[in-house]
Amino acid sequence: MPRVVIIGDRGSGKTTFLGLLYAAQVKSGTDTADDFRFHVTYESLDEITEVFQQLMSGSFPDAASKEGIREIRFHLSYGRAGRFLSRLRSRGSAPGEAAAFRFVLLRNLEDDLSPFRRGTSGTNGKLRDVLESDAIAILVDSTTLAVNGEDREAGSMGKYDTAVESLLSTIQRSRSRDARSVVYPIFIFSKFDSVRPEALRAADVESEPPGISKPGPRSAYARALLDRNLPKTMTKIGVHEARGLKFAMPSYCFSWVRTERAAQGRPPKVRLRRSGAVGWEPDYSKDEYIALLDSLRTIATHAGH
Ligand SMILES: Nc1nc2c(ncn2[C@@H]2O[C@H](COP(=O)(O)OP(=O)(O)OP(=O)(O)O)[C@@H](O)[C@H]2O)c(=O)[nH]1
Ligand SMILES: [Mg+2]
Repeated sequence: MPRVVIIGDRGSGKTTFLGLLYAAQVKSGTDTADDFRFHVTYESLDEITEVFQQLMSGSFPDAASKEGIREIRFHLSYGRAGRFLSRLRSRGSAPGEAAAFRFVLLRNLEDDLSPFRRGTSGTNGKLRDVLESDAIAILVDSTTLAVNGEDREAGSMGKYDTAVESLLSTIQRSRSRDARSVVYPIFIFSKFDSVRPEALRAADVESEPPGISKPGPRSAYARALLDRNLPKTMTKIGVHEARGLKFAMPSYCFSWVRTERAAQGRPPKVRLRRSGAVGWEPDYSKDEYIALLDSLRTIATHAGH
């Protein structure tokens, strides 16, 4: 089962991300010609449905449900009809195939990884999950993207960059003898609706990323932001070691949710929009999530589990 480790600072949007990933699949399973089927395994169901229901009723996940999710497993099946068919055929794999994923959440890089850094990790299950992961979803809180060099070094982004780089190095070291090992980096720009315009100007990019149908300009856009804000991490994944683990070409996802302006002292509300004939859904970057699901499918194929 492919393992995806999700890393991000406290409050960076990890739970919201999982809730939206779930929403994208639930919706695409019913709206369109069964491109996806999404099943959450029993152990994960309560937590994720609670997060999902909160989003569907216009709230961000509350603190109680935030605490709950540490790990979530789900199955993705790709239907026989629809846009994936031709691609599946060209890869020679059977349509209608399913992939099970395990998402492991690291809520706090410092706390979760310090036992490992001290060399006392031993058989800690979570750390083993991290070290053996197939993909790493790196949340980048767009509201903390830097507007200048000083801001970058003094702000939380610099610390995060160091922590992520060190995590990647640790994974690489632990798998240095495994020549066929590949890790897929996935960068999730969370809260992109609230990115500071100056942070985009500082990276010399437009106010909106190119759409998913333009993979070239889109990755150039993401790279411009990342090279500036996570330079150590980007150098790490760009260096191809002669032997041992390799980092694949990264995927990018720009995640946003439209919010209603909050009344004073109240948390922001998620804006809803009509979906289908009768339903509602959060007003979020659904295309981005559908594209992300597509890259997960690719990862599952290549991870060979
Ligand atoms: N505007 C906007 N705000 C967001 C978005 N995603 C998350 N937020 C805000 O960020 C807060 C934290 O989001 P969570 O998804 O709970 O973050 P988390 O990383 O799971 O937090 P912890 O589990 O506490 O580490 C939410 O309560 C929202 O206020 C987004 O896409 N847009
Ligand atoms: Mg959370």
